Amino acid sequence: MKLSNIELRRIHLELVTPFRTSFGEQTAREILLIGVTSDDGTVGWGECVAMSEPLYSPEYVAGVETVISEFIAPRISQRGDLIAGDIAEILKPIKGHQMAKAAIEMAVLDAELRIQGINLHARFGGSRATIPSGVSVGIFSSIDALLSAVQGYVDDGYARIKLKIEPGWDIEPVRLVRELIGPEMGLQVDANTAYTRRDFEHLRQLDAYDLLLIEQPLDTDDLLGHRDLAAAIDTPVCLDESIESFVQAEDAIAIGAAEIINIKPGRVGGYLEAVRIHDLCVANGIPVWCGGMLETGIGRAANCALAALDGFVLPGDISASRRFYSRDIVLDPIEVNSGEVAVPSAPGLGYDLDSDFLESITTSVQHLSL
Ligand code: NPG
Repeated sequence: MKLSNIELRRIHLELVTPFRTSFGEQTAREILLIGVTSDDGTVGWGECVAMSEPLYSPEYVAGVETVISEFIAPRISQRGDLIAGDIAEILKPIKGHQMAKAAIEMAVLDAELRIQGINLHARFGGSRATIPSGVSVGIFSSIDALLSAVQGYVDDGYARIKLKIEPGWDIEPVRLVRELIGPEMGLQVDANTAYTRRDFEHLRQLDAYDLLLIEQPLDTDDLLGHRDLAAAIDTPVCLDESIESFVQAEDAIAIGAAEIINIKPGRVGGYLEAVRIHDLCVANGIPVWCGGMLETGIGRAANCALAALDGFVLPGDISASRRFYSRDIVLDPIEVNSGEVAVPSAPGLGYDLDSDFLESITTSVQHLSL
């Protein structure tokens, strides 16, 4: 297809409850949506997972807008005819900016699949129609508030709990949550780089709570530290922030720094690279699961298709839309039933936009003619 237009649309969505991680507290989400229009008039959407500030990774919303309008759009325009599978190669000269690249590829993929009348799930070839749903629980100001939130998610039927941790909010909350949910339910922790190589003894205490994994305890760059930690504790070490490409995944696996990988398509430059990393992990016996970035129904639909692949053996952060948003921008938001979410099957990424609501929460729109 040939694209005639790229739309950069910023929206503002309030969170139903504040979400605190070791890198900050969010009460709302500024999200950049990328709309592409093909020459036959088909529209596809991509959702960029960059945050407003560069606190999770170097990318941020305003920066992504600049990169797309100044560097990505001109290259796509110059290329002319393309398919989603060409995007990574076309954009290779641009260093980094995985989230910007992923969002464009996602929009083209959506348009392409809509034209073909097939769904992303079918394109990826995952065998499952439903996938287990995990929920990510932020840092609270009190243990009581944490335990009551966790109990609510258990009542909602989630298949596993992920607790955000940081120094000062780790061993005791984990102990009490394990006590609350019992020995059977899946429990894991996510530090978002909050610890250092001096914390191994401290983190070893988590071994007592039968965790599925500890996610990204050390700095993004600290592969050797993660390797050493993996050797020092029993809890499996999972990488998130450290893996931004197939090659980084290969390296981390090769040196023993990644016993498990959280695959986030936005972080690795797109869904197609995410599938390649999945295949690499399967070939190396590394379990994977699909992470979340507080996506709307667009990103959640696509994440479901990815997580339906066989190598995704652990529940992902694909919770119900209403865990974060009182109203979604899609008409058929993801819901959790008996701990599972249904993988969408409609053409494209598998959602229908709630256009009126989308309009009402739009804060800016920029059209790039190609
Ligand atoms: O369920 O969408 C979700 C959120 C899961 O905790 C979650 N995401 O570090 O994995 C993370 C974290 C995150 C959210 C990171 C937003 C960056 C931005």
